[in-house]
Amino acid sequence: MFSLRPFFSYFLLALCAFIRIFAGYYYMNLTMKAKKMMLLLAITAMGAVNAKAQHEVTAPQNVYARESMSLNGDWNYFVDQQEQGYYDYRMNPTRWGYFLNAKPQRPSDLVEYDFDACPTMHVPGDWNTQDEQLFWYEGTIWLKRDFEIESGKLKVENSRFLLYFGAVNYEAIVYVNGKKAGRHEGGFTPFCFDVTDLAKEGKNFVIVKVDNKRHQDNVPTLIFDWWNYGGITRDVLLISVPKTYIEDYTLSLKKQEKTGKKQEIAFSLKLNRPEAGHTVTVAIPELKLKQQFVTDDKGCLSSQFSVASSKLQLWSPETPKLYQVEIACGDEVINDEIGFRTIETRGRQLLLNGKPIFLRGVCSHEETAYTSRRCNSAEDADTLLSWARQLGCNFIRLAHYPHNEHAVREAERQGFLLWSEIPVYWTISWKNENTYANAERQLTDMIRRDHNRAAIIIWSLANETPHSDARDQFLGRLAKTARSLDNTRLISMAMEVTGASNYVNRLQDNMNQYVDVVSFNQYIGWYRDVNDAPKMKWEIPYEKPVIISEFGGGAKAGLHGDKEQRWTEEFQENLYRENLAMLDKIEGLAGTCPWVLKDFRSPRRPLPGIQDGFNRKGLFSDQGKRKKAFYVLREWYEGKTTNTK
Ligand code: GCB
Repeated sequence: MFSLRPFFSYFLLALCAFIRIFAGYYYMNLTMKAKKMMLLLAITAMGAVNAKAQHEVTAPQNVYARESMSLNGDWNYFVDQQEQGYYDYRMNPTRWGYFLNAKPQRPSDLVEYDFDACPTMHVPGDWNTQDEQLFWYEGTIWLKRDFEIESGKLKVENSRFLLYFGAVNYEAIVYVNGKKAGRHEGGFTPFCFDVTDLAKEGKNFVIVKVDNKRHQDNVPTLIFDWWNYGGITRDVLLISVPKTYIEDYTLSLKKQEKTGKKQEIAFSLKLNRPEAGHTVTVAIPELKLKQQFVTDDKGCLSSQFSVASSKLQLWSPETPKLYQVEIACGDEVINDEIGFRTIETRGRQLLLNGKPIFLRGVCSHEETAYTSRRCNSAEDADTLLSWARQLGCNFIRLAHYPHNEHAVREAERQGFLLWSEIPVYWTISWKNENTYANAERQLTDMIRRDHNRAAIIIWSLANETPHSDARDQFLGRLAKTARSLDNTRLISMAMEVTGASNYVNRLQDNMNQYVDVVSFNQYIGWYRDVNDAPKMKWEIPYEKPVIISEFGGGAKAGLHGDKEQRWTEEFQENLYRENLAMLDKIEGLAGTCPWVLKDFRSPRRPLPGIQDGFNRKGLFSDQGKRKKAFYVLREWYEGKTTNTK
């Protein structure tokens, strides 16, 4: 584990300092060329130092199939409102930060913190619902967990240790044994550090500085209509991989012009290192299939194999068939469950496995039933999925950010088609290049984690974004990236209708050129008079399938009255009736996802006695009570069991 890299970096750092201090005096007299050379040297040196500080690696595909130790459980924590464990009193990052996990060595020593004397919270989990005092807290909290690497428990020889986080909201700075492993920004996607050089056999500790303060330039930005749950909200794993390991792989069914006797399955794989000549074996025992491939000099392979059509059972909501797949390379064996299906569009139709389908959807936040905290397990997902099932849904819009991997896999097992989205929501800083890079990274990480999930049919790039040239460029770039990463799925985004005069709703958004599916949110009956619904006409000048990605209105479960009286179940029920009748008139309607499955927490919803901090547009209350609108939607969906209407 001994490495010379730190010394090299410190040498370069010292060189930088030398250049700045001693050469500064002569700097003014240098030629332009010499100045440029010096700047380049300094930047290179700083880059090397940063590269050393960053142990970040791509999070490997299918982490749960890897040899790993869970670091979930109880973590000691304390609040650091002024970040004094990170910045000194001149606001410079301090070398003596809380990440050192210092203990007084002599009675006279001054150490003003002690992780071990602090309370614990459960990881994965949000802090807001684990400590009453943190319910509204937005800021920095430090969390620490001890762990032990027993010799032999994780193979030390020739292996690497990867520290994996399913998600931390929003910014995480991670330290292992007092040394920085790296930093990550973005609350809903996985990240990973190679900590081989930082961890050791025996006792270790990991400390994470988590900061969920909102900022205009973040993704999402300052304002959003859900709870800003902070913390290490998803699993933490210490993964043991061989030096050369399978970083990523893809198995997907190829589209066919005509159904023949054979179906082609595309297979690609990438090692973490550019090494040629590694033999990779893929087996699907149930199909009696076993094939070998060899990596090229980039450590990649891209190939395909055939399966008899009669043998291959396709994944669909009615038959969510998953095959056990085994991928082996050297000593490494990865097992996965993979479904095979195709998704495409034809004119205004959506075709699943070549046949038209109507998406009977509902939107859902990643917030638990009954307890209203951040979800992080298959069990958490299960109740929400069972409610969607009761509604007759075959499709869920995972709003407004990528949900945890357990939830996605559980939905897939249960046969739900999915829409997965990044939190490019409302008023993002469209002109900020760092904001773009952040959004693109979240998009890339979402696709990278879930590109083997047959359930996901749509990648969504944004929600209700205001029209402008800067936005068009931002989203246009994202669309191209999404397409280049995965051309087997459909792209969409939740847009808005414009130009409603004389009851004509016209969908005019430059983003239409990028999407495969035209989707928009509309709130007739809630943010606009419900009596307008029967008069509405729709102009959607695109030969693409149309999905209503949101509609709905609020009701407090148990509050009854006249259908004109806002917040009653009868108001919401009537709103649903009027909306469904109206939506039925949209030509080429390929699906709907009403807003929303269950009441969810939002600081934008303060009305006492009614909202009490919850967005009440749920078809279920936060306590799982069905509202009257539930039955209206269920009945409508019963008539949409097959195909388009
Ligand atoms: C929307 C947003 C969603 C909100 C919803 C509402 O258009 O996309 O995030 O929660 O409206 O309830 O107003």
